[in-house]
Amino acid sequence: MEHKRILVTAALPYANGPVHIGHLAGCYLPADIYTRYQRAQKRDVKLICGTDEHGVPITIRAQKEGTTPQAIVDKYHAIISESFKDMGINFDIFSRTSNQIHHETSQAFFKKLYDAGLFEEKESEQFYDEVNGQFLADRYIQGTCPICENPNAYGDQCEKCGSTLSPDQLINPRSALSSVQLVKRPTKHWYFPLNNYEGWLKEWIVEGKKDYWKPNVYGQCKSWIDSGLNPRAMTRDSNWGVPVPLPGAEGKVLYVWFDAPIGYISATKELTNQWSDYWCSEDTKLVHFIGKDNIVFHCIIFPAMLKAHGGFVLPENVPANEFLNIEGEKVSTSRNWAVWVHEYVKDFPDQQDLLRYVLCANAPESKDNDFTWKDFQERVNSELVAVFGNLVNRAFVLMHKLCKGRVPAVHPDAITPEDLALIEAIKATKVSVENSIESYKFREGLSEVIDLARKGNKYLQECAPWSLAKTPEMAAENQAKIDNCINLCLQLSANLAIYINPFLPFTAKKMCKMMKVVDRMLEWENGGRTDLLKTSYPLPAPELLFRKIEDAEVEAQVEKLRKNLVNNMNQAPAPTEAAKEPEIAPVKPVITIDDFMKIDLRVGTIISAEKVEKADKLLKLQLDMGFETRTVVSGIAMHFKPEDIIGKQVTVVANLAPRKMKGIESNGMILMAQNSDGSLKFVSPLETADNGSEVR
Ligand code: B3M
Ligand code: ZN
Repeated sequence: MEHKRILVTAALPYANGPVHIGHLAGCYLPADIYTRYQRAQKRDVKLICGTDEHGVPITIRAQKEGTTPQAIVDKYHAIISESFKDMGINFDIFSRTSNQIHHETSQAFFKKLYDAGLFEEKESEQFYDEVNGQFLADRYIQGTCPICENPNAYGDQCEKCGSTLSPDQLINPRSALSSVQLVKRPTKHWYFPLNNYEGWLKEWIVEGKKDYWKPNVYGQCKSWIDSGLNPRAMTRDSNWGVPVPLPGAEGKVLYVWFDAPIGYISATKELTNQWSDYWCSEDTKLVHFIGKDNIVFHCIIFPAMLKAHGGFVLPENVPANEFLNIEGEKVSTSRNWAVWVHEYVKDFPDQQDLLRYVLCANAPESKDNDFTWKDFQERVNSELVAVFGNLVNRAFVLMHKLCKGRVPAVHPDAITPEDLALIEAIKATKVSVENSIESYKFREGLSEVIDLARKGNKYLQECAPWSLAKTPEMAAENQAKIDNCINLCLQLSANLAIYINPFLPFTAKKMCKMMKVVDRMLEWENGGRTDLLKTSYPLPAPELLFRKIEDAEVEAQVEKLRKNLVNNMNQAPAPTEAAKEPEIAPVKPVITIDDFMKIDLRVGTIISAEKVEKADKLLKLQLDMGFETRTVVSGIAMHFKPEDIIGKQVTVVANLAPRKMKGIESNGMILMAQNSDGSLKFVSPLETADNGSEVR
């Protein structure tokens, strides 16, 4: 059934730092492509977003920077908003949850549930900082880790051994704000009875969305529901957030994940007085674009809240993407292992569409994917420049060369089967791109457009109008075929502008200017037509749509990442990063002691280290093994400077079969511990041991 309206939301980014390309790939680019396509279809569509300005990460950042939470959110709301604008992410509104209208909307939402007696009020003992006169969230509590005795473990996690903790497990818990020992005090919170909606969620999602929502989304929801749902506290002790609208609730705010999704509603209210036509009508198709770490909140908790409140439309789809890694490592904002959008825009001015293209073509739609600068260069140069840009450029150049710089007429009697085949391909691509975008397969849709350009190049190569016009006599004789070929390539270019527009809006605009047509030509209904450009109409000489990416640019970006890493290596992770649950790899299958005894582990000392040519991640090490000197190639170049690790003792797998890496024979492997944020630590004896000594 065709919906009258489409309401698209994109996850509200926390206003505690800039956005990186993983954010774009995971959520904002797909949301923008989908919405631009719907606009081109002339449908009633709104794209809603804004900054998520409450929650512990923001107050920790403020404390870290010695400023106020308001100053933090003001700073990053502006930076994030500008980054999205620069990248052509075209929201209908980019609001913020510190706005008054949001406070009022989320308080009214909470009050309605409260007045309906839905919340369970529960009192519990929480850690209290008597100096600051406030209850502390887990991240504000420090103490000794019960597992590894790290004296500075946090209430939710130990950075040293990676254990997930709760404040009660810490030995001598103290305030991270004032370092005073903490006391426990009773405090009351309001719990949303998520368990009461288990039956409904089973029916709405487990039955209703099977084979309909993306497998990665459906799977996470099903396992969450199957594991049983519990009441969830929807208030917190804090002085930063939306105050709980109840008498006697001073010092308490709405839990950030209670108010943030309501931010979609308050932002729509800010955008239009007709907001309820979108939120309170079954005629609306609601689509949430998010990253996979927000699936539970958008598919289970927020829909249950909407259901409990009543009167709101529920999400029709939540096409969450997985994560984008950078150069083979997880993005880590605390270690500055990221490609920041505002830096990309500065380093590659007016080249936004190159990044939009690569992030869509390589999007983590069904599994985590990896962004490398080499792949960025490869895709730009061999797909955008060599296929799409090349076709459009040749059509224009040949028009000037063979058709006096004007769109040539069509000669029906000279139309060939190849002409007809290309005309069919232009029509078919319109349908296939529609189907791909409507099923949230943006990678697929984009590749359909590039394939059409590829077909155009092949057609041009076969038609070879330049050879039909080798001599003036030949040109005169073949002019009808030449005209038909060039006309069709120009009409194809016009269709490529229409189809590429949702993905690469800057390019589509450039093409309209080159073809001297109004933007209205980009309306989707014009796709498939081969009369878009008026014949005998003069067109200017073409400008290059894309430029090539040079090796030096790639090397500079990789070096920048490495330098960031080394500079940030010893800095404690920003609490915001650590505030997320660490992902600890599952233990491998059980082995026997005999299996283990086959491994010969020895202590060695690094006596030399050097980078490996054309291998950003590899270092060539010379190891003193006591009984010999060994060459080992190790993938630690992004983490350590060669000169910093000379003299380090390491644990070596001494009986590993030799293998060639970039032409160097590597004889063994050194052991490294990888933290959940991707950083590497040497596994070395605590005290100096003899080189060659056996590790048992
Ligand atoms: N602020 C983004 C995150 O978890 C979170 C999204 C809220 S959408 C309502 O990184
Ligand atoms: Zn620990």
